[in-house]
Amino acid sequence: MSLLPRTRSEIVPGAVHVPEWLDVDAQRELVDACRDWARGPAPMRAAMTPGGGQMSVQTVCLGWHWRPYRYSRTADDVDGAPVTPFPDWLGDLGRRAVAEAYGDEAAGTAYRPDIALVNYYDDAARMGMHQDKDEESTAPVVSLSIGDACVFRFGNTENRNRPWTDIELCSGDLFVFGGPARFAYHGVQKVRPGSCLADNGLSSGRLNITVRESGFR
Ligand SMILES: O=C(O)CCC(=O)C(=O)O
Repeated sequence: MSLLPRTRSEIVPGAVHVPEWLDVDAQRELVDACRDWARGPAPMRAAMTPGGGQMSVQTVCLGWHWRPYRYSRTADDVDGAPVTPFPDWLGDLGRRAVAEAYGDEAAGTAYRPDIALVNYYDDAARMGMHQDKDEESTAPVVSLSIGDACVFRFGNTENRNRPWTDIELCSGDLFVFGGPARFAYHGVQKVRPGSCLADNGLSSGRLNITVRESGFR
C-alpha cells in the first residue's frame, strides 16, 4: 500500500489534506470535549447496520443523531435520548477549516455546519468504503483526526473500487471534501496502534470528528 507524502495536497479537486492543522492544545481541547460528549444523554456506542451487523467504531453525534443510514433528533436505540447540541464553537472551527482548506474566506463564512459525528477507533476498528449522503446539503465535510494515525482511503464518486488514494491521517490533520469530491467513497483501512506521541490527552486509539451541514429545515 503506497501512501501519499505528508504534505498539504489537493487529492482530487475539492478534497484537501492539511497535515498538522490542529496544534496540541487544540487537540487536547477537542479530546476533553469528546469525553463530555461521549457521556450522552445518548452515549458513545457502536451503531448497528440495518443488516444486523455492528460497526467497529464507537460513535456519538451532535446536532442530529446518525444511525445507518438516517438522521433523527432522538436516539431510538437508547430510549429516545435527545441528541447533544452542536456547539457554536465547533461551527466556528468548521468555518476556519473550510477557509483554510480552500484558501477562500467567503467559502468559510458561508459554511453553516450543524452536525458532528465523533468516531472512536480502537486498534481493531475500521470503516468500510461509503459515501456521506444522508445530508440534504452538498456543503463540504470537515474531518479532524486526533490520536493514532490511520490509513484513510479516498476514492471516486462512482463506486467503492479504484481509482483511490491512500493517505495517512495523523493527529491534528484536517481533511476537507466538498464540490466534485463531496460524494466520493472513502473509508479507514487500518489504525496504526501506538503511533501517536502527541501529549493530547488521548492515551490510545483514534478520534475522528466529521463536521457536516445537514440542510434540514
Ligand atoms: O475516520 C475517518 O477518518 C472517516 C470517518 C468517516 O468516514 C465518516 O464518519 O463518515
